[in-house]
Amino acid sequence: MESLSPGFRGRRRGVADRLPPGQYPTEDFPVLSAGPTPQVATDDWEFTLTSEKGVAHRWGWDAMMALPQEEPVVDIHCVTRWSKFDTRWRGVPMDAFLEGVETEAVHAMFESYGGYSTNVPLADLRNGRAWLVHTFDGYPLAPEHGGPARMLVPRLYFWKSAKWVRGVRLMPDERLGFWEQMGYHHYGDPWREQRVRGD
Ligand SMILES: Nc1nc2c(c(=O)[nH]1)N[C@H]1C(S)=C(S)[C@@H](COP(=O)(O)O)O[C@H]1N2
Ligand SMILES: [Mo]
Repeated sequence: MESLSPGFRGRRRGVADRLPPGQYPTEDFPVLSAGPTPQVATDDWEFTLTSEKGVAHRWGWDAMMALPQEEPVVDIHCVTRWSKFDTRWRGVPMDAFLEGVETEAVHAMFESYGGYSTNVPLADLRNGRAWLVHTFDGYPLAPEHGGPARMLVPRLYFWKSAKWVRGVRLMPDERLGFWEQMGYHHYGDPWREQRVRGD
């Protein structure tokens, strides 16, 4: 499967080459949440993609599970400096949600149950670069890690991977999410060490 290739290539490189500048590797899976963990039952769960013209596309849990599923194996990098190699997920590539959606948007804003938000350029959500995931290491995603479903955007710092995701808004212009408004970098590429605005 195409989505396995980044992790596969990764395992063939030395650990040092896989560690972005200023990061350290860990086997742990720390929990980083800006607020309390929202409890969202899969029966009530919905994911809404809203185009820049305000057209809403909605998927309930079963409809989301009926979309094509992939199993990305990727390294994740938190801006607090931990990196975790070869994390194994299962979920729906963003391409599947975007298919057939008419848009000229350039940016996107993820919104979460509980109120978190984070902005990502639309190009970083296409071509197997981002997934809505519901399974980690073979088990349903734990609530503290964003269950029932979260985003996975592994090319960017992990704050860009919204937990408890409820929707994404497509936008012509860049707007800033929760941490980005607080001074974090608007893009957040770990390989260019874009931690805070100005990096
Ligand atoms: N909804 C929501 N998503 C979020 C956060 C949050 O506080 N709320 N924290 C972000 C940050 S800073 C990181 S590093 C990762 C942490 O994910 P984890 O708790 O599963 O390690 O989630 C990101 N997504
Ligand atoms: Mo983070």
